[in-house]
Amino acid sequence: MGDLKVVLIGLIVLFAIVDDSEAAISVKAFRRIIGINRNGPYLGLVVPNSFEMSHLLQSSLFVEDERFPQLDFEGRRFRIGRLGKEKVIVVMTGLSMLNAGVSTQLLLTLFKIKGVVHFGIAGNADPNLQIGDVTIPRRWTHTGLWYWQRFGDGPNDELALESSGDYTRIIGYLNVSDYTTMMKVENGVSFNSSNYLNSVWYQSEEIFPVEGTPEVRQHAFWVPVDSHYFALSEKLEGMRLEGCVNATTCLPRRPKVVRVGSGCSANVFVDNASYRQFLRSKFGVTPIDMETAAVALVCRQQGTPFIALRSLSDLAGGGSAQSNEANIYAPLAAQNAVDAVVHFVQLLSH
Ligand SMILES: *[C@@H]1O[C@H](CO)[C@@H](O)[C@H](O)[C@H]1NC(C)=O
Ligand SMILES: *[C@@H]1O[C@H](CO)[C@@H](O)[C@H](O)[C@H]1NC(C)=O
Ligand SMILES: *[C@@H]1O[C@H](CO)[C@@H](O)[C@H](O)[C@H]1NC(C)=O
Ligand SMILES: CC(=O)N[C@H]1CO[C@H](CO)[C@@H](O)[C@@H]1O
Repeated sequence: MGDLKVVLIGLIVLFAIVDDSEAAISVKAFRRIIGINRNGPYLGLVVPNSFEMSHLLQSSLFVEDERFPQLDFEGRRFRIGRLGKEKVIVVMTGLSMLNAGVSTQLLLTLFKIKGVVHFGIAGNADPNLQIGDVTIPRRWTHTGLWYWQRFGDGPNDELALESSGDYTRIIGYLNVSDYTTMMKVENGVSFNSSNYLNSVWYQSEEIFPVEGTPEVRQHAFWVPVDSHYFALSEKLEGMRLEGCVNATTCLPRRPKVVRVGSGCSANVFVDNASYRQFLRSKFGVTPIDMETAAVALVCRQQGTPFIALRSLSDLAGGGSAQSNEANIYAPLAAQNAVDAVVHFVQLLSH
C-alpha cells in the first residue's frame, strides 16, 4: 500500500515534469511531499478552527520540522513537526462536514499517516456532564443526511427509492409536528395542530472503502473509533484539567476527561434545547459538533485508525443562560481538548 503510493507519486511527478504548467500538482509540491513522507509515518492531527489549533501550536511540546515546517496545498496548510516524541502533521479543516472531509482526505492521500487524532470543542447533550469536560466517544454518526417525508405520509408509508436501498426507515425520524406549540381549538376541544413539515428520516452515509469495489456502495450510520486508541484513552480519565477562565470565573467543579458512548455531527450549530434532547434520547449522544463524523467517515473508508477528543463548550441550547455559553467558555474548553490530546499522543508514543 505504502510502496504503491510512492510509485504513484513518482509517476505523477514524472507527468508533472512533462508539463508543469498543466499539472494539477506542481513538481515543487510533489518534491516536498516526497521529502516529508521519507520521514514518515506521521500521526495526523485534524482540528476545525484556528483558535482550537493555536493552543496546540503554542504547546511547549510542539516543535516544527526544521526542513519542511509546512506545506500549503489547495488552500490547506499542513504543519509538519513533532509533538513530544511523535512525528505529527497538523491540519486545520475550517467549519463543517465538507471542509473536514476534504482536509482529512487530502491528509491521507498526500502523506504517510498511521493514524488520525481529531479534536476540538462541542455542544453537550448530556445533562450529567459539564462545560470544560473532555469527551471521547466510542462511535460517531452523521445526523445530517435526511429524507424529508411528504405531508400526509406516516411511518407505515414506504419512502421513495427505499426499495432500491437508497433510503431507509430503520434508523428513525423526527416528526416536526411533535414540536408544535400552537394549539388548535375546535368545538371547545384543544389538540396539537400538525404542520406541513411532517417528518425527517435519518439516513446512513454511502461509503466506498478502499478494501471494497469502486462504485459499489456500502452503508455506515455509526462509525466506531479505533479500539486500540479507545482502550488507551482510558488512561486519560483522571488527568488534571483547567477549571477557570481567569482568577474570578471558574466552573462549579474541576473538569474531567470521560469516555462516552456516542457523538454526532452535522452542518448544524445546535443551540436549541428541544433538538438537543431529541438527539440525546434518540441516539444517546454526548458531544454534538459539525466535523467529527466527516473525519471518521473518511478514516473508515481509508482504513486509518481514528479517535476524536471533543471538549464541551456549551449546552447546545440546554443552558439557562441568556446567551450560548460558548462565548465565555470556548477558550477554556479548547485548552482542555489540547491538554488531553497532548497527553494522549504521549501515551501513544510510549
Ligand atoms: C408526523 O405527524 C403527522 C401529523 O402532524 C402525521 O400525519 C404523520 O403521520 C407523522 N409522521 C410520522 C412519520 O410519524
Ligand atoms: C401537545 O404536545 C405537547 C408536546 O409534545 C404535549 O406535552 C401535550 O400534551 C400535547 N397536547 C395535546 C392536547 O395533545
Ligand atoms: C473573567 O472572565 C469573565 C467572563 O469572561 C469576565 O466577565 C470577568 O470580567 C473576568 N475577570 C477578570 C478579573 O478578568
Ligand atoms: C432558537 C430557538 O428556536 N430556540 C428554541 C429551542 O427550543 C426551546 C424549547 O425547548 C425554545 O424555547 C427556544 O425558543
